[in-house]
Amino acid sequence: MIHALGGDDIVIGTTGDDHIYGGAGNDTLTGNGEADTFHYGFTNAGNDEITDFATGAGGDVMGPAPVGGRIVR
Ligand SMILES: [Ca+2]
Ligand SMILES: [Ca+2]
Repeated sequence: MIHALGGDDIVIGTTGDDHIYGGAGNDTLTGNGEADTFHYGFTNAGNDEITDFATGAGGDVMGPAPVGGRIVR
């Protein structure tokens, strides 16, 4: 699990399955392969960008929808 906490962060996951929490701030998140889960089940998620979100079977998973923020892909 990777939690970037507050502030504007650049997060790069491992080559395995990661659970990534951007935390508050405007984060740039990269899953870096495999089936990663991006979690947004909290308020004040900011405006995050996920650089390599993969849809479909074996792809990445979006956790609970952002509250008060938005996702840019
Ligand atoms: Ca953050
Ligand atoms: Ca990964």
